[in-house]
Amino acid sequence: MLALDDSAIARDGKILILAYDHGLEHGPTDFEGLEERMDPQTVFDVATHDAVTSIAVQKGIAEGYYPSYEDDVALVAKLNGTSNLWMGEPDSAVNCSVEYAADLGADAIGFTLYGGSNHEIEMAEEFRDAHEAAREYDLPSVMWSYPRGQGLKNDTSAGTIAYAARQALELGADVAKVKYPGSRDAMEHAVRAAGGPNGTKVIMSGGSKVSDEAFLESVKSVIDAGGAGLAVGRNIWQRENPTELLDALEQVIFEEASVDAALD
Ligand code: FBP
Repeated sequence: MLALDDSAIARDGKILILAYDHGLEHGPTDFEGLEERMDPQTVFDVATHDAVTSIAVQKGIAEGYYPSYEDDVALVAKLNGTSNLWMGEPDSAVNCSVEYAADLGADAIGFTLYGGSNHEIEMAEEFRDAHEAAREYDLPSVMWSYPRGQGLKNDTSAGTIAYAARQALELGADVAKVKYPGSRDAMEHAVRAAGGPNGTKVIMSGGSKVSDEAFLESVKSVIDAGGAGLAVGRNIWQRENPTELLDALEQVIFEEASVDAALD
């Protein structure tokens, strides 16, 4: 496990990844209502906020836009991804090599694993190759650990999310990005399953847009449970003014403020 506390993608051991791979994963539908976010530059601008410790994008977006921002924001290069047009069993094509990601200036690699999918074996083998190549470059790996597939579609039960966190630890990921299991207790279980304080850092995946208060409450419960933070997309850049929520998140994640204090 790499010590991430002083790494480029963490601040005081805490993590806020601004995720922006949705154009591939969900398609342009995620930009409806705020079409300016179709332009990656608008989201890279958001990523320069102090609360954001890195931005996660696919290769094409990194190639086109990261060169202008490399002094201001760390890069998590997402190495695999699938479009919503794919109708088969959950799977994710490897779109970028670790070597190429390093050339692009990546500070970490991002990789999706769909535990429980009929393609889990191949995906785990692809992750092995990516993880071991990333170690050669001292790049941490962030696993989007999303159990899904036959009988498991978007299962966020405590047991499933703890298993997702454990899978990330066992396979060598430095950070496990998991769906929010619904409560602080369930998140504590996931953090323990990931090995505890010296294990894989567990972060929450943002999900679809909710109110400021509901979102901050879930982030607060992740931090209180010993989680390291979050990776968030739509709850930030689908907002007209992402700065306000990022200001509040900065207080909750890095200053241990209450939700009420952060909203004041
Ligand atoms: P959100 O905060 O918008 O949920 O983004 C997190 C994320 O993991 C993205 O990186 C990814 O594009 C998307 O969610 C995948 O969501 P889904 O569960 O629909 O596959």
